[in-house]
Amino acid sequence: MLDGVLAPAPHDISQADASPVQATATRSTCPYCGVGCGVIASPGAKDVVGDPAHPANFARLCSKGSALGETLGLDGRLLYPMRRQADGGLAQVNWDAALDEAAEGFRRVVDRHGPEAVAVYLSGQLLTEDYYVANKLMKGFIGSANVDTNSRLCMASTVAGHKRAFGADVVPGSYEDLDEADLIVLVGSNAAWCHPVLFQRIMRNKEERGAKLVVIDTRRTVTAESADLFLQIAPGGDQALFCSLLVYLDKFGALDADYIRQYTTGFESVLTAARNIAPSIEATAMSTQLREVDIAAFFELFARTTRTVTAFSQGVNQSAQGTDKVNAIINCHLATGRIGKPGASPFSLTGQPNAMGGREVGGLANSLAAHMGFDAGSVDRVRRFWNAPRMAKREGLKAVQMFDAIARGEIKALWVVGTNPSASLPNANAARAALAKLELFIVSDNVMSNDTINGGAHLLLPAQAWGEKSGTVTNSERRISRQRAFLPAPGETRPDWAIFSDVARRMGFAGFDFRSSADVFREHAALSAFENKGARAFNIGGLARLSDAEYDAFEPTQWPIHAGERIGRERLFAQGGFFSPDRRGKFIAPAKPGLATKLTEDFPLRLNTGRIRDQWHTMTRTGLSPRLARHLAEPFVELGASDAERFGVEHGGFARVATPYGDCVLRAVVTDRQPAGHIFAPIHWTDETAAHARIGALVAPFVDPFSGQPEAKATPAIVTPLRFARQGFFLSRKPMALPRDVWWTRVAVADGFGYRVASDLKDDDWAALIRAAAASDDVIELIDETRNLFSGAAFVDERAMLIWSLAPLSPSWDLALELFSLERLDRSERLSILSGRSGRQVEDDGPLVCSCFGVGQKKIEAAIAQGRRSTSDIGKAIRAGSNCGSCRPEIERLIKVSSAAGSSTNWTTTGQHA
Ligand SMILES: Nc1nc2c(c(=O)[nH]1)N[C@H]1C(S)=C(S)[C@@H](COP(=O)(O)OP(=O)(O)OC[C@H]3O[C@@H](n4cnc5c(=O)[nH]c(N)nc54)[C@H](O)[C@@H]3O)O[C@H]1N2
Ligand SMILES: Nc1nc2c(c(=O)[nH]1)N[C@H]1C(S)=C(S)[C@@H](COP(=O)(O)OP(=O)(O)OC[C@H]3O[C@@H](n4cnc5c(=O)[nH]c(N)nc54)[C@H](O)[C@@H]3O)O[C@H]1N2
Ligand code: SF4
Ligand SMILES: [Mo]
Repeated sequence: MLDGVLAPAPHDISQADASPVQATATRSTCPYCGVGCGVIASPGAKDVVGDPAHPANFARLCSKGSALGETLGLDGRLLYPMRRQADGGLAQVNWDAALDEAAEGFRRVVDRHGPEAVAVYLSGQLLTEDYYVANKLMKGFIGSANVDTNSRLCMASTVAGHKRAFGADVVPGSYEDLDEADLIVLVGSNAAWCHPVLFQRIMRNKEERGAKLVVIDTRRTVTAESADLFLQIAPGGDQALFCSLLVYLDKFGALDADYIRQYTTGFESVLTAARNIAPSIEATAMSTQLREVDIAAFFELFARTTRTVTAFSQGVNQSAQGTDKVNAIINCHLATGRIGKPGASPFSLTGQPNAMGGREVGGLANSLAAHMGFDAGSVDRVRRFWNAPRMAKREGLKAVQMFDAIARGEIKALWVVGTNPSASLPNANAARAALAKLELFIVSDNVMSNDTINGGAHLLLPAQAWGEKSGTVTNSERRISRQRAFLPAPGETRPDWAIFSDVARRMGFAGFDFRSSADVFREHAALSAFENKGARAFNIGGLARLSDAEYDAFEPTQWPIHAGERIGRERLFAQGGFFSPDRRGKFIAPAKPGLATKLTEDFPLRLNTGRIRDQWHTMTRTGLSPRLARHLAEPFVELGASDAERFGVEHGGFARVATPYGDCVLRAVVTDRQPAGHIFAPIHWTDETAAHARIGALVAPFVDPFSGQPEAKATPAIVTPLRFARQGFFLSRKPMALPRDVWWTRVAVADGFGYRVASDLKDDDWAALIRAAAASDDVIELIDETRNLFSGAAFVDERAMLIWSLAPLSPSWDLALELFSLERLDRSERLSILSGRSGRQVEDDGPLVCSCFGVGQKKIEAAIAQGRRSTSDIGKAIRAGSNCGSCRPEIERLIKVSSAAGSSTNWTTTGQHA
């Protein structure tokens, strides 16, 4: 394996990657978040359910996991290699030609400009095996460490914080700790929406064991609604809060002096630094904008609760001081010895399904491989293991720097795999413009069209998608699980690791003769143990000799798994054993807290960006599910009532959100969740799914000095109101090309395409647009000039092919959706399209809350009014919340609001007015 064979003939494409199609149910792992839930897919994937035996979820799935079956269609899939033509169009090419072009292109750029002129940009959604081969090719054979990943935007601050404190990138705890803790502190984490199955574990602990939940967030999320104590902190205030906590723990004798003495270094000087940052609770209240009583309540609870887990996510990582925030949290756990013990640990919640696997492989530009860095010893060790001709000897460029180097023309060839940087990088317009300068721009993806591909990719390589590909992923608790194929690979799609291997071989490199993902995994496992001798935390030497059959049957297992072992360890560091040279954990003094940007008169608001419950990132998969689309269908900006008034923005209207980098037009949602001066917008919509909602274009590109992670949650911004003469919708059997002066967003609907629109188009222009889209003579139409309404439908053989409705205020499309789903419409149904009323009972159920059973807010409110006061009672009565449970926090909120007899602000973004 290590010696490598001679490169095969240039036109040999490895055949070893045909995915097995299962006739029986297949156990696999969910492709979405870092919880890493086990799933079971029935033959043909008609059904995807939770795996009762998987220790991450014990059968539970959230709304996204439950809808997996709906997202497996081949619409929009990239099935063949494609090449950009002179006229800008794409044409199919065969694999031989595509691989030759990639290999020769990379070779040409390296020969002319050196290895630093090429780069690969990877993703936490790739499998460990994909990552391994890409990393080996770049860092051992091409000789450049310009390999980075979207994890830079996601977990990089945690990686850097772990390395500083523990000497290695290790999550010390296990999910069981969330069941066993007496206090769970969530910092910058909207777990109810982003790690729903873990959140349910936390809620069960709360119900059954009385654990307390503290949530620290800048916005009152659904997660915050469930907390015993919610600290609505000012952005960037986290370090001050945790420094202040350290000072408090010292002052009130809550430290574990033995642990500090035996296993750590640096406590005294860090305590001094913490006192400078947070001399008193009053000072902390100033710098965090929190009330002193709330701070004191949190500190008191923390001080007296030994079993405390502090779990953190993007509110911590995505900050220009993210690494310091991570260390400020870890300091408090080291100082109390609450680390790697049952129910007691700091706990980073990973974002993507395999962000951890990428970290283990070394897929970040500042690590070499298998938890080794660029010290001479490591470079030599990895060189010998790989038998590598040209080792990278220093760190490569991190994501944001990488795109800057592309813009400057220094990087000339780029290969993007499994990520959509034109949408997800900060200052995304600049990133997209940079791509246009590349001499060679390759994209490996599952889809034919996304904002990155449409930025001018020269060569598209079709990768196998979830359900087709096969390999391993690691979740937030260091648990390695198998993703297994249960669908045939469609078209000519291939695994990413096989594509990288073929390009490597065509570049003339030996050591890429992998026959299967198991082959790659064994080599990766062997490298982790190679001359390790306990020096490196990541050691899965026990898996280096798995047979193919054992790899196929591999059960979810936590690392480390040393040679001779098959079962790993659940927790680390309870008795020291850190991976720094002196084997001690390190206290790290954070810098004085501050944000990278200042507010100005022109940009007086802070723009926070993040996720919603039922969409995943740039929506390439969840965006295909009509069920998931019903939760929050449109891109929106959320703001508090005082800011809405100050800037003249109305709930349900539109707002232009602008920053120094770009602007978007979004539906305005006014709620009590946003404090004055702070607005929020989700990251999911792109140029594929909306006219003007690619939020990455608005985000400032300033990064953390240690991790290189951008501050994605606090860009200075301004909102201005926008009004359109008409808004409404189209339901069409075919995709529609809407003119530039129409604001639109595409919504997944069954058997067609839904568009929500708004515009000042003149009547004649609307009419022309409708005529073109209708493509039928069988049309019914209503034009009500007094009320300024416009509605109608076009039919072929009594089936509605196009339904539209336009009005000054956005009309509801519930009835139209129902009629659109019918094979034929009778006369009264036709007329009901125009009247908006029908004999059919279409209930106006309000905004959707429960995706699994399609239950809306009004029905839940009615059940509450009938005396059902718990989520389980409501589940029994109307099923809402009784399947995946992702909506339970929202149901609880409705119960709470109605008990308080207040009115609820709902999450609706539809802007549909009754
Ligand atoms: N539904 C859904 N789930 C997902 C994903 C998805 O796309 N959709 N993506 C997955 C991925 S890759 C990731 S990385 C995770 C992310 O999971 P989370 O980190 O939970 O999600 P975010 O919405 O990005 O941000 C978390 C919270 O940080 C808060 N915040 C912002 N600034 C600050 C601050 O200065 N201090 C504090 N304390 N809080 C702050 C925000 O208000 C927000 O509520 O979710 C994963 N799960
Ligand atoms: N403003 C702002 N920006 C952010 C964030 C934020 O909170 N705010 N969050 C950041 C975070 S945490 C993350 S993780 C990123 C996510 O951002 P991205 O990684 O850009 O988003 P995705 O939509 O997940 O892109 C995945 C792409 O890979 C393709 N794909 C999926 N599986 C495979 C596969 O197996 N092989 C190949 N070759 N392709 C595949 C999909 O079709 C899709 O085009 O966004 C970051 N950007
Ligand atoms: S919590 Fe949901 S998205 Fe995350 S892995 Fe589990 S089912 Fe998938
Ligand atoms: Mo992420």
